Amino acid sequence: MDSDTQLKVAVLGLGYIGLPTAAVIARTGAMVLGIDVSQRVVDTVNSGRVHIEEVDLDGLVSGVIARGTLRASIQIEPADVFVIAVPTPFAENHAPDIGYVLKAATTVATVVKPGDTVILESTSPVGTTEKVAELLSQLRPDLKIPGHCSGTSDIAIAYCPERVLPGRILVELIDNDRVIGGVTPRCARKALQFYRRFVRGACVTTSARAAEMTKLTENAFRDVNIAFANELSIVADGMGIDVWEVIRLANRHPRVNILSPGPGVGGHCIAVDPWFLVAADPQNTPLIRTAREVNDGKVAFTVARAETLIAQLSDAPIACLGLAFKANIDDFRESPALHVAEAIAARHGSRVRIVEPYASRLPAALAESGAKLTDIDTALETCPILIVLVDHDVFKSIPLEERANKLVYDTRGIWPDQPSADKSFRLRSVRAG
Ligand code: SAJ
Repeated sequence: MDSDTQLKVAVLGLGYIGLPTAAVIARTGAMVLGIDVSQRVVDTVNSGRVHIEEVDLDGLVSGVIARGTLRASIQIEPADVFVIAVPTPFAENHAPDIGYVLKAATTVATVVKPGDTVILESTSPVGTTEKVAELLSQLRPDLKIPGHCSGTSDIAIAYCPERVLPGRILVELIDNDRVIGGVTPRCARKALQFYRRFVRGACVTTSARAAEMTKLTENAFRDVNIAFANELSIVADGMGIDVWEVIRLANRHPRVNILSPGPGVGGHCIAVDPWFLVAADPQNTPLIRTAREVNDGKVAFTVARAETLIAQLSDAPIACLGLAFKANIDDFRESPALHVAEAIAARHGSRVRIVEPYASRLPAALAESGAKLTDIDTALETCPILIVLVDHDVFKSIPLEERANKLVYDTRGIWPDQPSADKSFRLRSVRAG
């Protein structure tokens, strides 16, 4: 690298993490090449548009494409820094699948040269970065690979997990602290220089293995705490108590901070990553496993509770509010709201109206059931049964007078002013009309 501004960066994977990361780095003046296996994604990005919904991402991408600091390709090119941001799904038995990471590393191996830095950002089981190093040492015997050579290595290899929250990605990419784990301490220092270009939060260095476990720990922590809230909601429901009120009251204790119950836990991170810890040590992870099971089980509970409400007004149209895995995003992956809506639609077909401002058409299973996509105003005019599955802002802002006479199952607790007889936890006392 001659000067800092000429830094060349290749980002492998232009998904929810890779594209915002590539765009933020391009904004610093570095020349960024985004690589994706999908020609459609590459064409979309090169035309200055985005294929995912994320606050302010469209403006940023069109800006850096116009400026010429970001471009996309399906073909890798030489670079100074390689950032791997590809999916790490799990297989049927919850065992992690690092196939995409190894494929990306194989691609990097075709162009990596002395002085380069290779950074893995994908959430990965402990030991994955070392596997990347091992693979590179096999594919590039001409290079001194960290962990596989004596003396100073030719390239640096590090793990730095992304930690951003969908909906706040561009803010959190800059402001969040980063944990940077090197295969060796020198690798961590090299990766640190790169992150300092665009991260305002603290950058803390450690080993690759500790950084990998840190990432899994963060998401398992959240999953366990949401499971606690979901379990409470089921217990409170059985006792006819308002769980939201109990949580509000308990959280007035200075050392209690209970999260929010809901119809389950979705997305591609919290519902997935804890399994990587369970798979690594099944004997010693009963709490993490149980939390996953409690959160997954909340979907069936929600469907059953919805059915007790639906049964009170036979033949009336039912509105399911929301399909996304959480509020104000267009991401339906692993969405509990989607699973609940599908189960209700499978049973009640054309009675079901789906309101999802972030969808332009229904997913296939829902469309086939006879359910119809509709807007919130039509749903409020025509449906006496409302099942709130996602806490989108547009739903939160519906005033009481537009829903006071409805049968409501509010799985997200967005309408604390709803007459209590209409609430999920007092379904037994609900009266039609
Ligand atoms: N949820 C609840 N109750 C809550 C909070 C969340 O039911 O109190 C549900 C949401 O509705 C959603 C699911 O949990 O279905 C996950 O949502 P989330 O907002 O907790 O997390 P994600 O999946 O959007 O992002 C998480 C974040 N991790 C943590 O907060 C520890 C983010 O910082 C990570 O970068 C991201 O996972 C990731 O990529 O790993």
